[in-house]
Amino acid sequence: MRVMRACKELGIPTVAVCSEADRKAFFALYADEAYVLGPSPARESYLNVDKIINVARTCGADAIHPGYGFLAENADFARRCEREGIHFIGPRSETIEAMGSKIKAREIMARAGVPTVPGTGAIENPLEAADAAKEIGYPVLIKASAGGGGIGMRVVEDRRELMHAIEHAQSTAQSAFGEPTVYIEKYVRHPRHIEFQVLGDDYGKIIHLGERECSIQRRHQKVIEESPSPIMTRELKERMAAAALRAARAVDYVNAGTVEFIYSEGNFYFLEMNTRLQVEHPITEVLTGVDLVQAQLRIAAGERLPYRQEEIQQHGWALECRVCAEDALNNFTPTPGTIRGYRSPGGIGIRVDSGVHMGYVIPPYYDSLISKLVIYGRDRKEALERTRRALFEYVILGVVTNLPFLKAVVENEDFQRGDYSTHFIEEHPELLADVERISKERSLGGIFAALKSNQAIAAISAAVSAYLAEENAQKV
Ligand code: MV4
Repeated sequence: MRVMRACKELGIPTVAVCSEADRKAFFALYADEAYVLGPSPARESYLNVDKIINVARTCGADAIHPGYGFLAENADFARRCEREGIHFIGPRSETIEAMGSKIKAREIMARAGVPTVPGTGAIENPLEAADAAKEIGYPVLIKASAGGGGIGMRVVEDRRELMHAIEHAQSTAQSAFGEPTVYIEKYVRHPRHIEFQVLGDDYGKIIHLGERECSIQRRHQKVIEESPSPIMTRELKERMAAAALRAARAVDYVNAGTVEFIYSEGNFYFLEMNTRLQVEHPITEVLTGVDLVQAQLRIAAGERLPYRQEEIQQHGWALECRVCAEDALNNFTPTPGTIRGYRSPGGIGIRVDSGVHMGYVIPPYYDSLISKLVIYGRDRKEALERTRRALFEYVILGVVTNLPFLKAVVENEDFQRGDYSTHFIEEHPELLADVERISKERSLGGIFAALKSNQAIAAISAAVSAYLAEENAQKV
């Protein structure tokens, strides 16, 4: 939906690909044409390169936007597009490949003068690991070179533990990524996750669009992001932005990308470069006024970046709440099913990016994200007030959502003070008691549900579903 909205504004016709499960999804209807790739499991549809290229050939597509997941950071897919003469809307395949190897990315960045965490290259055996860790100092973190997003990481406190952990990490990496290479970094306790948005064009121009703080996460899934970071100062921002630009220049970066840092006690270190547009990009759009997808499309078409660095300014404060079909009180398990009632918030400072509606069936196969609630205010206080108000207004009936959990986080005093790290959620188990209380409190959702209008709502939702199904049946 996000990509097609930008296309529509530019007058670019769109073709959607979907799985059997998404045949009736709204995005398939919104597109000018839609093709079913295959069965619901992503392997047989959204991750099947041959099938996607086939559709692109059939419909004569000039370009493919890979979205934020699935094949968005797959170098083989980008290379295949390049070979087929289809513009891949993203960086060059070599860039994706280089940044996909976390060891290589570290080397490139260290050489370019970007601060990296003290650490190693590829570790072959436990003894080599022990020597390196002694040098670095415990605790250390074992990471998979082909990993990223936190998969396959292991904190190690001493030599004895390390000797066991290395071989285990290698075999875990082999089974998860088909590649056993691991490396070691100094473990930074209680870091904050701060990332910088960058854009580069084909003519060597690279700019940044400020930072996003993404520390409020659970098991490496981001929950709430904000910009600016509450800890940002003018001086820190200058240093981090310079490092982000240096990182992007080191790989002659083209298109939209994110340079990810961890921050702790006044220091920051490069972690990874994400070679795609990210889910949380709207908070940057809200603060800068730049349509990042439109920028991606223009860059891929060979246009020059139309902005100078000095023209990019961040005004005010933005937050993004990821609204998901999951049950916080049941270990955050996904709650796929039919949305029976839906009313999204609105009013000043609110943007809701979503592709759902009444009667929408959330399939069990993919991510549980329902919508992104993006809030703007002149300052953090105003943005937080609007966030509370918008979360109160949001009504989603039929599936359990994390709306009460989002409310609990936003009401938390440490969060309100901006006093948090990547460990915030695990260190605030009382959030779950808050969720129980909030779930019982008066809310618009509760009022809707209690109105005995459930039957009417279900009837409307069934009518909407039937209408969309019929429309889609004629074109997909
Ligand atoms: C770290 C770290 C502490 N020290 N590296 C997790 C995701 C991946 N991008 C790297 N991650 C981390 N790397 C060192 N040397 C802590 C994390 C980390 C983290 C980073 C960003 C956002 C959330 C996180 C949650 C747990 C751990």
